[in-house]
Formats: sequence, structure tokens, C-alpha cells
Amino acid sequence: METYDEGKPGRGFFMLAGAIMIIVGVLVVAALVVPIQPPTPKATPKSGIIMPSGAGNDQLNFSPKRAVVIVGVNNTVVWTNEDTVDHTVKSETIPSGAVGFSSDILSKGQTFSVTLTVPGTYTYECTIHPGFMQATIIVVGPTNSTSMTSASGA
Ligand SMILES: [Cu+2]
Repeated sequence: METYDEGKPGRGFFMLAGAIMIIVGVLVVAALVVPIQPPTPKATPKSGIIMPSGAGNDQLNFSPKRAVVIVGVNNTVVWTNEDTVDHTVKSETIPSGAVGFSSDILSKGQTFSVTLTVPGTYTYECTIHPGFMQATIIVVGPTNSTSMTSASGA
């Protein structure tokens, strides 16, 4: 019972080789794909502020014009220019100990982000439309969220 076919010695080999190549290919693809997605550190939720279409006319402004963010919760603020006109974001008044911020000129679709860690009131404006394209961010400290637990009842 000789089943080995001397006439076509390569067929089984090539089928096996093909299967191995497919497996290797899958492993290579997996090896390439997996490292591209590193373990995601806990994403910091962001707060979005937009410069809507028409911003810079004195009717329109940053939106929202007054934002409240909480340190450790959503204190990374991302501005997006959705207007066809260029705008900027530049801090005017900031809390003591805070660091000011100033964006480059933002064309349509461009963003600028700042993480605000010092609680207090920040005002900022667009330097291209100063005096009226202004807005405010209130940063609330992280301890405020637990202050209710300190009530002693004495
Ligand atoms: Cu502007």
C-alpha cells in the first residue's frame, strides 16, 4: 500500500506551505495591528468650545461663551474653529498661579487645546477680533466634589 505519489511530490508540500504562509501572514498582520493600539490610558474627557461659522461678527462668539470645567473631569479644553475666518485663543485674565495660553492662528478645522489645572476664572479672547470675541472659563477644583463628605454635624 504505497500511497506516496512520486509523480507529484510537491503538491502536499505546497498546500502545507500555503497554509503556513496564510498562518504566518495572519500572525504578521496581528503583530502589526496590535501594537498600533497601545493600552489606552484612561482618556481625559475634554470640553469642547467652538468658534461657530460667523464668529467674529459682533453677534457671534465662542460657544459656549461661558464654560465650567472640573479639574480631573473635563479640564482639557479644546477649541475648534468651525468658521471660514481665522481666529485665535489668547488668555486675558487668569487665576493667580495659573499659566496663560495663546494659540497660533486657527484656520477652519484647526484646534487648540489647553489643560487648565488651577481653579478660578479665566477670560480669553480672539486677538483678531479683540474687544468683543471674548469668553470665560470657570475651572472648579477637584476637591469640591468631595467637600460634602466633611460635614460633621456637630
Ligand atoms: Cu476671531
